[in-house]
Amino acid sequence: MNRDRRVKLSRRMSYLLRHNPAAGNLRPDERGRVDLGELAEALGVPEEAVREVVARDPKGRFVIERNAIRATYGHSIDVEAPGEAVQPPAVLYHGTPRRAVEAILREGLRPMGRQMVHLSVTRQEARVVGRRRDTEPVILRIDARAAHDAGIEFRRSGSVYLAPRVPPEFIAVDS
Ligand code: HQG
Repeated sequence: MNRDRRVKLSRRMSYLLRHNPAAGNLRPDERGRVDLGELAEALGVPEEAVREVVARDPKGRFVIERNAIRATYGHSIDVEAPGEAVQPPAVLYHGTPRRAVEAILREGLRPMGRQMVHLSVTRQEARVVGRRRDTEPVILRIDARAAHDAGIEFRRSGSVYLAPRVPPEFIAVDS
C-alpha cells in the first residue's frame, strides 16, 4: 500500500475505533477493542491491510492484541482510560488555534469532544497538531511535573500523553 492509501484507511479506522463503532456494526469492549477480522470486514479490506496500517503508523495510533484491535488515544466514545499512569516529563506541549488561547488560559485545557486532553512530547509535534486547525497555531507549554505533583493523573499511550484536564496555572504560551 502506498502512503496515501494507508493514511485514508487509517482515518477510517480511527473514525470507527475512536468515535463511531456502530457505523461498522462493531461493539467494542470496555477498553475499546473490536475483533480484527470484523473491523477489516467493516472497512471492506483484507485483514493484512489493517495490520500494515497498524505496523507502519508513525504515531502508534492502534494496537493489536491477539485477535483484537483498539485505538491507543483520541476516543470520544467512553472507554477505560488507555495506556498506563506515568510520571510525565517535566514539560509537555499542546498546539492549539490562536482563537482558543484566551479560553484555555482562563479555564485550562479541557477534553472537549474527546475523553482526555492530548499532549505532545515535542514542540514540533504540538505544531503539527495545532496546524490541523490554524495556519499559525500557538504552542502552549505545560508544566506537567507540577500538574502531576498537584494530583493530575497523566497517562502515556501511543505517542501522546493524556490527562483528564490541565488547570490554567500549569499552562503558559511557549516563548
Ligand atoms: C481545544 C489528533 C477552548 C484544544 C491530534 C483543541 C492529536 C479548548 C480542541 C489528537 C479548550 C480539541 C488530539 C478550552 C482545549 N477552550 N478550546 N478550555 N481546551 N481546547 O481534536 O489535542 O492525528 O479534540 O486546544 O494530532 O487537537 O488523529 O484535540 O484545539 O494527537 O491521531 O479544543 O488527535 O491525532 O481538539 O488533538 P481535539 P487535539 P491523530
